[in-house]
Amino acid sequence: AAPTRLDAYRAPAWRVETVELDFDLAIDTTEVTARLHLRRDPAQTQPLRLDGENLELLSITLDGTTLPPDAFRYASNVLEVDGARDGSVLETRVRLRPAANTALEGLYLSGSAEAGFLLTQCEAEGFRHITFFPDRPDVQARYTVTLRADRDRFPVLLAGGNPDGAGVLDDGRHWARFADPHPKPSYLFAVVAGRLQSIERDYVTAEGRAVTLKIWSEADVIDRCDYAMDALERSMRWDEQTYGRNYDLDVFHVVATHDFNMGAMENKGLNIFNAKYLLADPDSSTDDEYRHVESVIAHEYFHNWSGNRVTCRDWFQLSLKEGLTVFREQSFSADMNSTSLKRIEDVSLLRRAQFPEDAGPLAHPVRPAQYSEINNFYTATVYEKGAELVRMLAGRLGPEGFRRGMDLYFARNDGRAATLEDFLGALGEANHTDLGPYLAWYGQAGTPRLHAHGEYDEARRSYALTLRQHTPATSGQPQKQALPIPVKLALFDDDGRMTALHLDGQTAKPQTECVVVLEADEQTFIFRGVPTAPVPSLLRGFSAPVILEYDYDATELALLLRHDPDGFNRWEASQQLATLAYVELRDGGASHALEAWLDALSVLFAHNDVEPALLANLLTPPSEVEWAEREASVDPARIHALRQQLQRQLAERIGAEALHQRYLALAGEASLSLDAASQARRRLKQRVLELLCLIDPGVAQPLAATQYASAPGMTDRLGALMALLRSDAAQAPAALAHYRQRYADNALALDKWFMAQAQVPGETALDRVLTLERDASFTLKNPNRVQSLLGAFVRANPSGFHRADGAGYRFLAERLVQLDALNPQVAARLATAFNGWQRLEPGRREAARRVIEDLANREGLSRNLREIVANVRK
Ligand code: B3K
Ligand code: ZN
Repeated sequence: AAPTRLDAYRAPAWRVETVELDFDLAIDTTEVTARLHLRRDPAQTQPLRLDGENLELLSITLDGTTLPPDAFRYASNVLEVDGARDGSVLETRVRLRPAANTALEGLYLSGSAEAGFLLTQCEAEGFRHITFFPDRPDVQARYTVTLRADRDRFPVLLAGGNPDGAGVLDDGRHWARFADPHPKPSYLFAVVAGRLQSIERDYVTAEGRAVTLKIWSEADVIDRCDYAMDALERSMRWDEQTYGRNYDLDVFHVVATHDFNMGAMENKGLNIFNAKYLLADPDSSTDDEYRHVESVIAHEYFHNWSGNRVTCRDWFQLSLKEGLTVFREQSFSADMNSTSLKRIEDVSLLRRAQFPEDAGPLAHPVRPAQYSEINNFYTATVYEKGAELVRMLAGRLGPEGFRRGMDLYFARNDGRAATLEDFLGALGEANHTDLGPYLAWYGQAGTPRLHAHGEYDEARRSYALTLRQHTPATSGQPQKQALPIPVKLALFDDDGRMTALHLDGQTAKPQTECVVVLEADEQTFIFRGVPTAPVPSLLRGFSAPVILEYDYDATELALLLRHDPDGFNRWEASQQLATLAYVELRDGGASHALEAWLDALSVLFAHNDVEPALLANLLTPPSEVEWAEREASVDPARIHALRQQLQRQLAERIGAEALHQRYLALAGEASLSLDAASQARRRLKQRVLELLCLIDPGVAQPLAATQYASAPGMTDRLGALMALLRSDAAQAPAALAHYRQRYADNALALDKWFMAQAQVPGETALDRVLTLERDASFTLKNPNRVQSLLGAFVRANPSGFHRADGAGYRFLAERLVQLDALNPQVAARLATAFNGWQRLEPGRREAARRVIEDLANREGLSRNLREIVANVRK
């Protein structure tokens, strides 16, 4: 099939005003009747065409009359119907097979046929697996949904919208009806049916609406839903206070499932969550997982306005809801926890996941120009880079201006399917400013390089900062244009003090921090009254998603690392310094940077006045993935070895005794508390333990073993287990066996058991993975299990996956083919691990090339996997 193109967009010829859906639910077969009240665009003449995939059509009537076979055609996933008019009512009845649906798209079974429950996943194009419909986001309809099912097997029946009646039928079945007053696109439709338990909370919105909040799960995990409920309430309050957005139905349901292709789904009034992002309790969840639950709960809730009330005109606009909602969630999480730590986490993720995407054959703009399979475009670029673009706009307008703009955006587009132009237009108009130039960011792939150069003029006491931008060509986009790049900056003197900034041509009262915007290929900004040659702190808070190129020397970075009050840039200085040290080590040259890095960090460590979570981050060099991005010929084993060497030197410099003492001090305060200070201490303790393992395993391994045995919660237990595994401790096998048994019935905890082992670096990792695949609890049918074993191996274990003999690549290709037959979305996502193979050193490159060629030439691959393989091969 030809790809879908942004420039081929046409408004729908047929719309659906209201739809009544009746479900006769059962595990093996379910029947769905849909009555569509149709509206025709008078300007268009096409016959009625509806999407439908794998549907068994049982009957079809138009305006009450059964259609003869020659009055409709169902082929190539389209149902074409003759004789429909404006105002017609089309009724179709279809049969589905939920238990046989392993793709987890449309209506499917979670869990076993005996005990599991039924649920749906529609975004992006799953609704067409449920019934015939114009399955596109710009068709917004009012839904009434009636569910009928056996009362014992399906005691709980849920659909989006407000409850609208329920009752008992005389054949052992019962029914429930839901009416959603808000017109919505089909991708936000959802139903859930089965044996589920719930917890409940009453909530009153700022506008005074009484809402019942309900979280549903299977009985064995219902006691792990309370944290999500708290997080939901916090999210609702925050959106009222920060954006003036209130919830708009009488009920809000959230459902947890262990069988889900992604993190969660914002269905109107009926969010469905991967259990991984909903359940939390101290015994099975780490601190990181608690934070993830909070942020995903917030993300899905915030979609109620940024996504549901205002939705996307077409899937090219996906970042309109996703980038914006990620940004909203990031601000929320920063408010709930720590701004600079959240920023460090988000930027690390951007660099680990989005920069490589933007630099390789899978590069695409935040608003792509074309796709074959839209599910392949729920990417780090659309989400994370998209959020960075919103952040730049918010920074440009300031908090009040941004709020004004968002108010106008929501007011003007409520109930509509909007575009990115609508978004930038509203933000700009509310502030009497033209944000048009920022639109270029949405259409251009690739990460811009921002080159910065400073000249100090001693006689004039002025400092000239020249900024230049360049975006490397990406596939299909050889020419790049200049983008507006906001650079937040400060200037430091030799004593580490910030100087007041008198920017040439600016009248505002001088501050110690300012933002300059590079709007052309190159521009120079002059600062007056600068007493001595300054050290610039550039791109503070990561003010634009670019790669900064500034020729810092080690002394300058060490100064920023010691003195920059911007927590993010302080961390950034340590990252840059570690990177310079890495380059020195790699090239076997001088060791100025290495010395400066070791020196600065050991001093910070000894003084012990840095906030513990920040210190843990400062003590962590950039990931192997990030360093691979800088290499022209990547040898992952060598990068791993160099990174280990660097960390060993850091541990040596701090000293085994100092590490040991700090560990004991931090361990002495162990608690289960989730407050920020306790989480920070646990994080630092883990880093200290890892460093100590590198230089003094004789001391560190027994500490880790004790920590494992006496851990009050999962953060300490998993941390200890990973430390034992990574330092190949004699105590590791016993701990693994204990964990396996202790958590035999806890799927999410067991996932971490697989993940921890899949991530152990080195040439033997693949053998370990092959052994783990034979564990009775491993299955390719469960996406979480696949991610925790295969995903962790191919994405979070570069030295293991990129084994020199290419066995990792052959293994992945084999699994992709098996997975693809079950679940194309999961297979396609895993296949992106091949990204970057063109820059591998020649031996690995050739091995990867052969495997990818073979895969590309295979017949019968899904559209999802085929598109990724074809793109990655370029
Ligand atoms: N909107 C969903 C993602 C749907 C993915 C479809 N393949 C979750 C989210 O971003 O909130
Ligand atoms: Zn989202």
